Amino acid sequence: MVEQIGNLTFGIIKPDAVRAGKVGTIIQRITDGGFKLHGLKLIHMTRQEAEGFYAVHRERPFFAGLTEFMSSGPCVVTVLEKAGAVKAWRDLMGATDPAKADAGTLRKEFGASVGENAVHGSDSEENARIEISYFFSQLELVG
Ligand code: DAT
Ligand code: MG
Repeated sequence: MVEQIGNLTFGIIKPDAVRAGKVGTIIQRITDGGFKLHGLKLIHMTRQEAEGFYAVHRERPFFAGLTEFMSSGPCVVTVLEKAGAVKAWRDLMGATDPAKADAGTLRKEFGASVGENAVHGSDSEENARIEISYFFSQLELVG
């Protein structure tokens, strides 16, 4: 897996999109976008788990709202494979603020606000590796 890491990224279908019944549609968009699913599961993060995941943002004013939202319901965590996966997945997601996201992106279509923006994606190969291992054991990743 180590040699494939450049082709892997980590994604989350966030609680707002799960609540809205968009899991199936978003997974379809992911596979239509040429990504292969490497890992996939439904989880419900505790507040503490959300705080650990977003620890890099702990000094930001939106940290409390962000971790409350991310622990407010189930979400789907994914490991996605594609050439240049980190950028390709962020391109499909769109800008952090759905109002500024390009047409055709997931955040434009499914995000309600900068705080509740439907999906997460790693911002670098190094963070993808860290985020994948935060949620997935080696046994839960395929091929
Ligand atoms: P991204 O998710 O596009 O990588 P980020 O890493 O800057 O964006 O922020 C992580 C999440 O924090 C983001 O998806 C939603 C939330 N967030 C960021 N900026 C925010 C803001 N100004 N107000 C409220 N929530 C914000
Ligand atoms: Mg980020």
